[in-house]
Amino acid sequence: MGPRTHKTFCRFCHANCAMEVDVVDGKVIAVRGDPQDPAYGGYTCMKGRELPDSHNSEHRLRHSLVRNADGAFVETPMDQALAHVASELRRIIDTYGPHSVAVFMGSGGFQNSAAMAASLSFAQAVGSRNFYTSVTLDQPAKVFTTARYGKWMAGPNTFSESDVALFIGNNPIVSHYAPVGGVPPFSPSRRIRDKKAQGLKLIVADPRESDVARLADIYLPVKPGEDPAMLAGMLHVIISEGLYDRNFVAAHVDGFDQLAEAVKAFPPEVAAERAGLDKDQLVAAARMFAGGSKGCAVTGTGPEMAGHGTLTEYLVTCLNTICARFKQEGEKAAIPGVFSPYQTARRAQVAPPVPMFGAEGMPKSRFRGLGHLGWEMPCNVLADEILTPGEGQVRALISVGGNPVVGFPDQAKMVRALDDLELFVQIDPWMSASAKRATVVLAPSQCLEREDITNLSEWWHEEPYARYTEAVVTPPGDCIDEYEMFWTLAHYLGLQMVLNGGPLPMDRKPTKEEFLDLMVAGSLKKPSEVRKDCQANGGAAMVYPELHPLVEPPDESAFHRFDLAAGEMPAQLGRYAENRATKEGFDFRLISRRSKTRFNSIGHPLKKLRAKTTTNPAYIHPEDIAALGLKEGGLVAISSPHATIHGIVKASDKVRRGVVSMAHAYGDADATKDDVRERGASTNRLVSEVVDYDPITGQSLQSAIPVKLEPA
Ligand SMILES: Nc1nc2c(c(=O)[nH]1)N[C@H]1C(S)=C(S)[C@@H](COP(=O)(O)OP(=O)(O)OC[C@H]3O[C@@H](n4cnc5c(=O)[nH]c(N)nc54)[C@H](O)[C@@H]3O)O[C@H]1N2
Ligand SMILES: Nc1nc2c(c(=O)[nH]1)N[C@H]1C(S)=C(S)[C@@H](COP(=O)(O)OP(=O)(O)OC[C@H]3O[C@@H](n4cnc5c(=O)[nH]c(N)nc54)[C@H](O)[C@@H]3O)O[C@H]1N2
Ligand code: SF4
Ligand SMILES: [Mo]
Repeated sequence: MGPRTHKTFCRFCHANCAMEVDVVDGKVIAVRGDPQDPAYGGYTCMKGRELPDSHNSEHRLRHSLVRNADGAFVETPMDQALAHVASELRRIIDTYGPHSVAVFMGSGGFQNSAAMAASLSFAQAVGSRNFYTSVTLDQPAKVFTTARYGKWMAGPNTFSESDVALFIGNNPIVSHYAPVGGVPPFSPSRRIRDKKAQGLKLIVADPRESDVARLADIYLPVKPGEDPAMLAGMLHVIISEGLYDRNFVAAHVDGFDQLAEAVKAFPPEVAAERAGLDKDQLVAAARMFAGGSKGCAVTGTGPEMAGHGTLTEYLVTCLNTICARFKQEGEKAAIPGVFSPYQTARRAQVAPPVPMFGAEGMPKSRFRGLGHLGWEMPCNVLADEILTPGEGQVRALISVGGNPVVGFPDQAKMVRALDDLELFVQIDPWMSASAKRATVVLAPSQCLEREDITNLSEWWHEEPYARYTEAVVTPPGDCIDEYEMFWTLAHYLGLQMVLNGGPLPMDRKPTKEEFLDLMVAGSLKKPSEVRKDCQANGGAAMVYPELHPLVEPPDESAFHRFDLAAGEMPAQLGRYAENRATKEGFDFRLISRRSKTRFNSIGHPLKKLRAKTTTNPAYIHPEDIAALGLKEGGLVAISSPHATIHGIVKASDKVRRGVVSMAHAYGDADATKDDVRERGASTNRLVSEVVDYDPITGQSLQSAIPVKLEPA
C-alpha cells in the first residue's frame, strides 16, 4: 500500500509551519511544506524536515527510566514510573513543604500546546511558588516592560502594514522568532524582500552583519551591550527635531518630559561614539524610523541578554510609544489570537497596569531581591534555591523539555545543583545532557503523535488563522503526552488541577480536546469547534475573517496612560551614561547567536543535522584572527573571569572586530577541549548568574560577555 498523507503542522519550533506528512505502516516516512496553506505557503526549514528521523531514531527513548539502588537506569513502564515519582513527591512535600517542589518548563515543552498550562496548573495545585519557564532565560524584560510602562490594548502596527521596521539583535531568518510587530517567521526572508519591493525601509542593529542585516537599508554594527546608547541617541534626534507624534503623546503618554531630559546625555556624537557607530548613520536611522508612518522597533534575544536588558527594552518601548506605532480605533486588531482568551478587549487605549516583578504581595525568591514575573520565578535563582538550605529549599525538580545543564548560566553550578536534588525528573525523548543526570526520565510522545492547537504561534498571525491537528501516528513504546503525565501525577497525589476555564476532572483522565477547551476557555472559538472545522477541511487550517476583532473606542471610565517615568526609568539611563563596564584584560565580547541546525539543544542526535555540523564554531573577524595568531579551523581558548572554554575558529568578515559570535546549547557538562569538534562547547560555562545580572529581571549576562582569546 502506498503512503497515507495527512495535513498537520510542525512543532520542532514555535513557528508551527503547515506540513503534509506521509505515513506507511504507522511510521512517518516523509514530510514537506503544505503549498496550499494560506499563511505558510509550503515553507519549512531544515530542522522541520528532520521530523521523520526525530520520530523514528533508534536513539529515541521509547520507555521511561528510573534509577535503581545502584544508580543504574532501569526501563520502567510509564504508569509505574509515574507512581514512583508521585510517591517521592509526596514524601518530599510532607517533609519540606510545597515550595520544595520546582517545575521548569523549557523550550522542548513549548512544542506541546498543553504543556505550559499542564505544568503551571500542577505547580499551583502543589502550592509551590517555584514554577519556572525558559521565558526568564530568554526575554523577561519584554514581559516586564509591557506590564510596567503600558500595553496598548489594540496591539502594535503589524509588519505587513509597515513602511519602516527596526530590528535590534533579532535575526528572524534563522530564528523564526520575532515579537509582535516584527516579521512573521514563516518565509521571513521572502516576506521582507516582498515588503521592500513595496517600499519598506529596514534598519538592523547587530554587532555582526546577520542574515537579516544583509537586507537592511541601514545597517548599524552596534557594539555588544551598547544598545542603550544607540537608542538614546536615536530618541535624542527624534525629540530634538520634533519628529515624534505630539498628539498621541499629549493624549496617552506621561513621563515624556523626563525621557526628553534623560536622553539629553546622548547627543548623536556621544551616542555614536559609545555605541561604536558612525554618527551620520545613527542620525539617518533615527530620521528613517520616525519618518515612517507605521512600523515598529523590535528586539530579539541578543540585546536582552547583553547586560542592560530592561533599559534597552524600555528605550525601544519609548521609540514605539512616542512615534505612536499602534493600531487605532476602527482598524482590525493587530493579532486576532483565535485561541488567546486574554486578548479579547481591543481598545484604542492603554491597558490597566499589571503587578510585576517584585511588586507587593507577589511571591519572592530568597535571592537577590528577585520575585515572580507574572506567575513564574526567574530562572536565574533556581540553582541557589536548590543549593541553599532553609525554608523553601528546592528538593525536587521536574523539567519538561528543558535542558538546565546547557541552557542556564554557570554550567558547573547548575550541575552541582541538579546533582544535589533528592528527585530530578526529566521529561525528554532523548538522553540529553540533563536527562543523563536525572533520577527519573519520562519518555514523552513527539509532536506528530499528539493532538495540538496553534495557540503558541498565533501571535504571528495577522489573520484569524487556527488549527486543531489530529495525531498522525501512534507513539512508540509507552510514550504519552506531557499533559497526561501531569494529570496522572496530580491524580496520584490527590491534587486538583485548575485551568483558565475551571477545575479539570480528576477522577477520570480528560481527553486532550477537553483539556484544550478548558485551557483557553473564553477564546474567540473553542478548540473542539475548530477541530470539527479542520476535519471537514481535510485536516487543513481554518481562517475565520468574521472573528477578527475591530479596535473599539477607549473606555473613558477605565482610562490609563503610558508612564515613561515609572520606577527605575529613566534614572537607569543616567547611571548607564556614567558607567562604562570594562573588565581589565577581557577586551573581546562573546555574543550569542542561533545555530541554523539546532533549536537550542534540540536536534543534536539527528543524522542530517549532525552531518551539517557537530560543533558551535567561534566566528571571529579575519583581522582579529591574524592579530591574535589564531588559525582558521584551529582551536581558540575563550576565557571569561569565570571559566575557559574552547571553540573552533571560523573566519567571518560579518562579525565586528573585537567580537566572537557563538551559538549556545552545545557541549555537555563533561565536554572538553579534546572533543570540542564532536560536541561543541557550552558558552554558559563562562557566565555566572550572580554577577552582572539585570537588577530588575535577574537576567544574567549571556551575550556581550567580556572574554579574552588565545590560541590553544
Ligand atoms: N549563553 C546563552 N544561554 C542561553 C541562550 C543564549 O542565547 N545564550 N538562550 C536562552 C534561551 S532563549 C532559551 S529559550 C534557553 C533554552 O533553555 P532550555 O529550554 O533549558 O534548553 P533546550 O536546549 O531548549 O532544552 C530542550 C530539551 O527538550 C528536549 N526535547 C526535545 N524534543 C522534545 C519533545 O518533543 N518533548 C520534550 N518534553 N522534550 C523535548 C531536548 O532533548 C532538550 O533536553 O536557553 C537560554 N540560554
Ligand atoms: N535555528 C534556531 N532557531 C531558533 C533557536 C535556535 O537555537 N536555533 N532558538 C529559539 C529561541 S529559544 C529563541 S528565544 C529565538 C531567538 O530569536 P532571535 O533573538 O532572533 O535569535 P538570534 O538569531 O540569535 O538573533 C539574536 C541576534 O542578536 C545579536 N546580538 C547579540 N548580542 C547583541 C547585542 O548586544 N546587541 C545587539 N543589538 N544584538 C546582539 C546576535 O548577533 C544575533 O544576530 O530563536 C528561536 N529559534
Ligand atoms: S521553522 Fe520551525 S516550525 Fe517551521 S519547519 Fe522549521 S522547525 Fe518546523
Ligand atoms: Mo528562547
